[in-house]
Amino acid sequence: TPPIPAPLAPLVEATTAPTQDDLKRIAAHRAVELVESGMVLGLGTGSTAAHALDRIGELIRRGTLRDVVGIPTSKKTEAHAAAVGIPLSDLHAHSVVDLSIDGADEVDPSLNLVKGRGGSLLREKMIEGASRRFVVIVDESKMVPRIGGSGLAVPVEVIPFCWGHTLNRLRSLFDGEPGFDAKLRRAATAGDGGQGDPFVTDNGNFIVDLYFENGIHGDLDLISDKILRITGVVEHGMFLGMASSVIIAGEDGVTVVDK
Ligand code: ABF
Repeated sequence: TPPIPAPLAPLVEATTAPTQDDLKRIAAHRAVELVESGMVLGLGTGSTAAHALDRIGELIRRGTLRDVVGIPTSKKTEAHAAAVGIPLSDLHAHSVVDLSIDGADEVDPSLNLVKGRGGSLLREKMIEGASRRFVVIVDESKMVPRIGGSGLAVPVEVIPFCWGHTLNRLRSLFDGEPGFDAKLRRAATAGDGGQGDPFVTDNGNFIVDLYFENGIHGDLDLISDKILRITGVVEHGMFLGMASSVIIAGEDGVTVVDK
């Protein structure tokens, strides 16, 4: 006889105020309600998406979801999905994805996103761009009036060859922007004073982080084109017009914004 599945974990302890991680889990679980048996899923990366992986795995083990396959957006997600029992596939086998669920670093009122502070932006953009529906899951702290404005970086994946040249070309694109800076992302190594080895993506590339003082001003599509036209740039972390819906979990409840 098969083992009796454990009961589903409660979303939040009823008596305590939700933590940021609770909010991430609430948004993730809401998104997983959209998953149906037989679907091809894009599996996101990051701490919010990790809750979705856990939930999908739980529903597969309970027999509630059958015949789903997941296409992971990073090596980390691949390992996590395998560990929770989600069957894996790729874009070779499934060039159209039914539903992708992933987190974001920033979301503006038009549902433009910044992603890739975890370094997985290229695979995320490939898989989420191949999706019929792309659902973004965030806690309310990710909502911003203008992307690039929260003081965190807008990442750009570049090839390692002559990365300093590519960084300088990115810098010259934003010449004159007050407070603008571009920096090579370094691997997090304690005590290296920020001068350690470059951070290397799952694709063997480097990341240049762009910092804007007050967010990115101007026509975002035009700015995207200019960045992508620099030889040596592979992709950037602005996801423009790609999200179908954003599920926002806040202290006052869940809000779903559709495109
Ligand atoms: C992925 O994870 C990335 O695109 C984004 O950078 C990050 C968000 O992480 P978290 O959910 O941990 O805040 O979605």
